[in-house]
Amino acid sequence: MSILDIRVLGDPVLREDTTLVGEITDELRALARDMFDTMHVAKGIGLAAPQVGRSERLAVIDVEDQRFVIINPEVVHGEGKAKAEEGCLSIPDVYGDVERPAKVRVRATNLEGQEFEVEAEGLLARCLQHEIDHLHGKLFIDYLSVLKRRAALAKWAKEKEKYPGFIRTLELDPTRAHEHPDEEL
Ligand code: K1U
Ligand code: ZN
Repeated sequence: MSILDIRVLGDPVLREDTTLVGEITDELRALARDMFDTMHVAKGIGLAAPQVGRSERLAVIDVEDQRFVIINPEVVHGEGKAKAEEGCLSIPDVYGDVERPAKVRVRATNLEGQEFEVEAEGLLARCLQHEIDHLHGKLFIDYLSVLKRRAALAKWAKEKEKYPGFIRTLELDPTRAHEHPDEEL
């Protein structure tokens, strides 16, 4: 089990398109496990492969205990509109209101290689769309108005000083260190 470093805004990997996953290997299963652990330590509800420096089209999601590994996901239907605040583990402490389809149907493959569909609304719908965007180099700040984007980037200009090399190393909560005995404190 490993807690992975998270790449932050400025790292080119966050702007690259990902590569379709072919064979589902043990290495990919280990990556998904590490991504779940990393997302939980970061207190996120989703995490996409580019955020940990990888180019596979894969993301993990845990919204209100609904957990998914989505491989090669696609939004096959969207309807309505909903606006809500979003954050991003790759742009810490920057937030903005994003309008997206309120309901979506997403088709993806799971770690067993089976295709499945999930219909979602509310936070799960938002998170699915946020993660699928990551897999195509798109970030929530891209949806903001010019003025709000400018304000978000001004905030990030200060925040990014905390992340040399565009790398965010997560700190383990020392009271929960027994859950990750291999990690250095
Ligand atoms: O991909 C990521 O950067 C993870 C991101 C996903 C996300 C957040 C908000 C709306 C849609 C998708 C996060 O998990 S940031 C953490 C966060 O904002 C949050 C945590 C718990 C509940 C709600 C939001
Ligand atoms: Zn994000």
